[in-house]
Amino acid sequence: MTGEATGINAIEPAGAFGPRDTLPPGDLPQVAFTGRSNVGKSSLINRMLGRRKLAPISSTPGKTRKIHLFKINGQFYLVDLPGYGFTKLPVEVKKRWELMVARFIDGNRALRGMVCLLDIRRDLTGTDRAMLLSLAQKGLPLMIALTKADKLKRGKQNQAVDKLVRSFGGAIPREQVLPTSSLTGQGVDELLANVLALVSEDEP
Ligand SMILES: Nc1nc2c(ncn2[C@@H]2O[C@H](COP(=O)(O)OP(=O)(O)OP(=O)(O)O)[C@@H](O)[C@H]2O)c(=O)[nH]1
Ligand SMILES: [Mg+2]
Repeated sequence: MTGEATGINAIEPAGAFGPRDTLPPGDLPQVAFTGRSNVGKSSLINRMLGRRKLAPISSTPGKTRKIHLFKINGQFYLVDLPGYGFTKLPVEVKKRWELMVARFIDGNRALRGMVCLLDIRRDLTGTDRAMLLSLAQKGLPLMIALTKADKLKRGKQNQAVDKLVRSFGGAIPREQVLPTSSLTGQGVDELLANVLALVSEDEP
């Protein structure tokens, strides 16, 4: 479904914003992708948009260091956020990123929802959990993409979904959790459909 069938025809990089930059005004709805460094945010955005080299990807964590905006069809933005949990960085740098991301999320009236990425094979870290709970508390619509699902058979994928849902004790419904793979495309059309639904809703 990626590409023509979804009606995505114009994809425009709309800037990268660092801690010292002023974020652009929220002129159009936005959906942002967040998760640990190396979890696969940039890969998933590229796969969703059917463009392999749009958001830079790397096997080295910490590739995306700025907030990257991609304008889609002139109608909404997908936002690639820098990953968290990348340990090989000075504390001050990490603090600056965290503040930048917090500033982006808080009070951003254009933000219609978040896609939170978790590696399907890994246990939640404290930061993952804190991030999910704080977003859930803000009342922002959340989708959880369990990434790199190609690494597990379907049975194990389902177990990973169950485990995550259980660990949040009902705070995150099962319908919001989707195994995805940027390699095989599993779950990608469904995620894209959810994103499109969020950005097409009338302003809350
Ligand atoms: N097998 C597999 N590998 C993946 C998948 N998605 C991403 N990867 C790999 O994981 C690594 C990190 O991918 P990125 O998309 O750069 O991750 P990121 O979350 O944007 O990372 P940062 O920008 O550092 O925060 C790369 O080596 C990708 O090729 C997937 O669905 N399956
Ligand atoms: Mg990235």
